[in-house]
Formats: sequence, structure tokens, C-alpha cells
Amino acid sequence: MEKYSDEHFERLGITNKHKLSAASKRALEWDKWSSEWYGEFEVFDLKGDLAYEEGVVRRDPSGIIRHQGKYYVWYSKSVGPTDGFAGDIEKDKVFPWDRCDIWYATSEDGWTWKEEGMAVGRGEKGQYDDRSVFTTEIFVHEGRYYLVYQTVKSPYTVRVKNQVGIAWATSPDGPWTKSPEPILSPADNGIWLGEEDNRFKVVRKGDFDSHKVHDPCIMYYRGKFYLYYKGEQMGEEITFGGRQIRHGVAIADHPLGPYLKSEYNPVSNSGHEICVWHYDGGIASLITTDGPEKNTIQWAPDGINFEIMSYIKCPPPAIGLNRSLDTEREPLAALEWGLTHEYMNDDYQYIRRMHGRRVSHHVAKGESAS
Ligand code: AAL
Repeated sequence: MEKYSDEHFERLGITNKHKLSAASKRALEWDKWSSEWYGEFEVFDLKGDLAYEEGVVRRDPSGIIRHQGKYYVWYSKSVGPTDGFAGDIEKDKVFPWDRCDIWYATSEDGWTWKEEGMAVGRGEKGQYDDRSVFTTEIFVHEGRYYLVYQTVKSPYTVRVKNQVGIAWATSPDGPWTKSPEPILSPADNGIWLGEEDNRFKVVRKGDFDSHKVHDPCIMYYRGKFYLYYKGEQMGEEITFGGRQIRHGVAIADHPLGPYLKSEYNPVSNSGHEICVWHYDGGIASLITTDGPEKNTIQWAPDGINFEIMSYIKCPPPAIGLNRSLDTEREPLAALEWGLTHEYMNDDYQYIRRMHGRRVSHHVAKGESAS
């Protein structure tokens, strides 16, 4: 224990440096003390067309961009309740994000939104995106606008493998040109066990993204295009941190691809929807919902090797970051405000506003920390 100073023991509140509990040994190993990356969130209702609407699903908001004095957001939209997988999957809606199209809305203040219409719809029967297009993210580069999104081809079985599509336009109001082929697909090295439509039964699990590639988000980084995404694996298990969900990255020289998956994948061991931003020459990532490192904020100096910077309380899911903010100002500047979604119930979800802020003191009502 000689490698630690007396001040270090005192700061940790350790009574006897020769009698260390397992927890105190772990605390001694932490090398980060700053609260710069620690924050909390609040969530509020929106007004106008994005306020909750009975019978309508609006979820998985993209990032927000600012264009000619207005904020823009894109999101998955569908109508009607979810039937699930027990009935006729040819006719039913199996998930709230099944039978979706991508719609968009604009706002002057980020609180009251006007739904402008559909941006990208499902493809013709037989195409890779004929069943649902959903969970989109916006990317702007050199005057062009790109929407990346998940696609599913019918029939939407439990074992269906989805893909990622992209559409581009010269204005955020479209018209959008869709890529004829997907730009990302699941790894092809898992093997299902038997014919039953069951995703837990496998002969071989394959890579972390052998079943699904979700939540695509493109970042311009080091002169290349980094497409971060969530992978779901065939034969998913529950670990000591919950579901086996991890993030990967695929890199291209052009926004439309071709995207090559990093050999370092997966780049997270936990998380759910992708929420990444630029900070201090690296990439920061909010890890929510699933896995042993859920509810952490991580940062990678090279966009690949992420380390935990803070453990936070219940971050909102599916955050669409406000891309008009200066994210370099401080670690959590990117989270100042943005959008999230919330489950009114299993059938209907709606978009809400989230505010995040750094917390540097825990104070009682009326108490001052300064
Ligand atoms: C989410 C995302 C993806 C999943 C589903 C809809 O929030 O991770 O988009 O497919 O749930």
C-alpha cells in the first residue's frame, strides 16, 4: 500500500490502510476523481405536434440540427398498437418500431414542434427496406445531409436480420435519395439451432453483431467517417449486467461508404442506443440500459478505446443530441439539452425534451456550495 499517499487514503475515508475491504481495494485503483463528467438529467413534455398523441408512435429521435433559424429532428413514426409475435406476422405489427417511416419536425425554440411530413419511407415490396425504416440519425457534411437508419425486410420474424440504410439530400427538407443497397449488415458467422423462430437457440453465436445492427450514427473523425452502431448477437444471454448489448464502429472514406467494420469491435461491452459526441480530440459516449457498464459516460482518445469517465443515474434513453451545441466547451456540454423518448405504454412512445447538467456538489435546499 506504499504506492498510495496518506492524502489518498484520507480522501477515500479509509480508516486503516493495513485493513482493506474488497471495496476499499477497488476504490484505491480508481484513478479518476474529477466530477467534470458527472451529471444528472431532467425530462420535459414537448408542445405542438410532438406532444403525446394517442394511437401514434413517435420514437428514437435523431440528433437536432439548426438550419435557417429552425431546429430540425427526424424520428420513427408508426400508428396503431403492437400485436407482437404470437399472431400472423404477415399482417401484424410486431414491435412499435415495425411498419415505421421516417418523419421530421421543425421548431423555433426546441419546445414547440411542427411535424413537416415524411422524409424517408419504406421501400417497394421485395426491397431490403420494405417492412420498416426507423431509428435514424442525421449527419451533415460539406453541405449535404445524410440520414442513416435501420431497415427490415418482410417478414419480420424474431430471427430476421436487419440492415442499415442511408439517404442523402442537399436540403434538410429533402428530397432524399436512398442508397439502393444497405451500407451495413450483421456479421454472417452465427448459426441458428433448428427451425423454430427463437433467437436464443444457436449452434454458434457469431460476432457481437451477428443478429442485428442498430442505432447507426455517423461522425466525421480524423478525416474519415465513423459509423457507430449497436450490435445484437444471436443467442443473446443475460449477464450480471443484464442484456448482452455492445457497440461497434465501421469506418469509411466517404459518407455513403463502403464501411469497413473495425477489427477492434466491439468497442463497448454495454449500452443501448448510440449517443456519441466530439470532445477533446476523442469521442465521448453515453452508455445506457444494458450490460455491466450501463449508466456510464465513456471517452476514447482515438474513437475506439473507450474508458469510463463517470457513473451516472438513470440517463434518458435514445437521446437525440443537439448537434448545434459547442461540444468541446466542457465534457458534458453536448448534453445541455436534446430529445429523448418515453414509453407511455408498450404500444405508444412519444418524444420529450431532456436537459443534462454537470453536478459538482450535493446541496440541501437553501444550502450554498460556494
Ligand atoms: C431502440 C433502438 C432500435 C431498436 C428499437 C428501435 O430504441 O435500439 O430502434 O431496434 O429500440
